Amino acid sequence: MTDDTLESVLTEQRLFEVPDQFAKQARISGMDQYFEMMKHAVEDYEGFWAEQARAEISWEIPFSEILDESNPPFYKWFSDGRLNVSYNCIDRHIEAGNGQRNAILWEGEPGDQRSLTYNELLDEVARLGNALKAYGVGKGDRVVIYMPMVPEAVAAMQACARIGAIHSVVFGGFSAEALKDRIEDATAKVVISADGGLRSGKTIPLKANVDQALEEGCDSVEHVVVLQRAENAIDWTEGRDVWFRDIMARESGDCPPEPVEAEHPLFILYTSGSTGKPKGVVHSSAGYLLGAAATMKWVFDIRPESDVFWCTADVGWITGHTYIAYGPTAVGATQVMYEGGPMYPEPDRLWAVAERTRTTVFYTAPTAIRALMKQGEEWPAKHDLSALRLLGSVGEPINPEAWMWYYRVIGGERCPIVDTWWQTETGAHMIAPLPGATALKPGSCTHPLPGIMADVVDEAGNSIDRAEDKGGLLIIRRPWPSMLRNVWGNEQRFIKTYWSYFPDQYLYLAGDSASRDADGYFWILGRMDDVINVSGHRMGTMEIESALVSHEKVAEAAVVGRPDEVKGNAIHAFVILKGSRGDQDLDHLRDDLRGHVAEKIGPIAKPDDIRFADGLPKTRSGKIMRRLLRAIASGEEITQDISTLEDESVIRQLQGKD
Ligand code: 7RM
Repeated sequence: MTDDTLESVLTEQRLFEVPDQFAKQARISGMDQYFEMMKHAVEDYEGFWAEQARAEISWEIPFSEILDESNPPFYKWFSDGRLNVSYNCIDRHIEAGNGQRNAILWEGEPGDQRSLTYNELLDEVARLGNALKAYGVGKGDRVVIYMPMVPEAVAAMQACARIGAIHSVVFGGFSAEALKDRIEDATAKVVISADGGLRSGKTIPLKANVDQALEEGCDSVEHVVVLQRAENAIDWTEGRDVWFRDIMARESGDCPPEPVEAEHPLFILYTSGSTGKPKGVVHSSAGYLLGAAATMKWVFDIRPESDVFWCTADVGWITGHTYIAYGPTAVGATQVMYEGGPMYPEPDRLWAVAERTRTTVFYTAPTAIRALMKQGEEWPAKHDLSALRLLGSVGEPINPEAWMWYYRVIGGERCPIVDTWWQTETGAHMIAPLPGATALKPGSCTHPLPGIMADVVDEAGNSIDRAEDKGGLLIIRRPWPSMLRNVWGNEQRFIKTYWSYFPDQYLYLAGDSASRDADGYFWILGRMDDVINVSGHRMGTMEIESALVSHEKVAEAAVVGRPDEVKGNAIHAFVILKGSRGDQDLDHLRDDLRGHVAEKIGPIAKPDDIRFADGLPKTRSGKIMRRLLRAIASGEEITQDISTLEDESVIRQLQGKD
């Protein structure tokens, strides 16, 4: 957090009241209703959540236990209940007579279209579930999904849920090596992938990456299911590889949902943290589903019979899990799914899709808004966006300028904007406006949702008084249903990362700093660890450093974020070479290193800038001075005390002056 950010958020005065029209028909209309819900949660925390869980979930066996806190921080919710998540997301809507409703309105990048009703989605999910069972996948087994943005990706996730298998979706932009790490950590039995993915006019060689990952290890994998999508030539391993389409033709569409315990893991999703290796965040079945369903109603105010919801995230991220694969289906809504790049072939692609599908609720990231804003108002102006009634933002703080553009140009000054703060770990929205109740301030995610005990505290865990004009640590005081349950295979890391900051108290540490203004509005200031937010993607700087150091010519590397107008943060690397800098073709090496990082992690992790020097600024105790590096990377004047530096001449080199 910089003092500038803090100052600008605390001086933001604009307030946008709920439009009357919106309030009138909203599920939660007015702050009174919010306060009432919050009061209920404060007075009877378990009773509040039990009520939600009974309302939102169809149970195979109802629960009688609500929250089990006997072994913190390993909390359990509704643990004697049983349910099936895919039943809740599909079958129950069909049983209620809505099988003909569209579940997914899909558009491929080349313009091909496909829509699936809930009946059709069930058929696909059931056949795939049966195929997985035929390959020996049972309850608790892991399946890695490495697919483009196609309806089959959602079907694959739901198929796992249907048979009690645990999926781990790996974002298609990750490299073969990153994929391999994740397959091995999860010891997956089956990988579901595609011949290729189409994005911004390019073909991503998904199957080739799977082949490469399996060549180097991944002994647990017995089968690779391949969807034909990109007409991409691929290699084939007889006996291991199988076409998605062949399975669909062969298997029956009757696959009874397997009821599982409320706490049964639904999925693992890898996310970056402060140390080198990404961690596998484990989510539960019931608690997670509850978070997804409740927030679809509270925050997105979804009316399944009339709304068309569109979340532009990729299913490889938590946003695509909760607000594509599970949330919209849990409430029986119709959603739009788009495969390709937002600017392809032209910068009005998203608006064209929104117009065609009559999208009513649209959810995207500030980085996309900023990029689209740069293209000019003429692009959205070509399209009729009058069906829109609500807009959402996620992934990073939204700067007031982008907020205002989104509000005025996309929302026609009639749509509230829900700025939703949450994380892979939280499973669902945590701090966000209720659009029919909350007056908005551009850049603030406003108030914690009902039943979420978020707070801003000092180093000792004491609440920082509102309007004290200073930032603190964002924490959640009480366990909540959709919270992560563990780090896959690494309890110690779970405890250490999230629950060990405050001695003798179990407070969930989000890793963000935040402040609250005099009206009690929350403002997220940024990460307090070595995680940076690049185009809404969470990247660990240490992860990129390890990738750089694994290059034969690199002795040491430090990576920091540098503010970027569009991406939020650009990746800035400082690299110390083995041997002398003078002997190298540095421009060539720069390209080489960028390619190397893309190979180790994925193109999204490629450094935007690389600067070479003879050393890194360190304190006498040997710590890299990251704050100083951040200042250098953003070209700021250096105000830090550098008297403890071993060698001050490296500063000039790092600034690119020597
Ligand atoms: C959903 C998601 C989590 C991190 C989180 C924050 C940042 C997310 C907002 C935000 C300010 C927001 N999951 N973040 N949403 N910061 N305002 N509305 O992004 O696990 O990938 O990232 O993203 O730093 O800790 S994530």
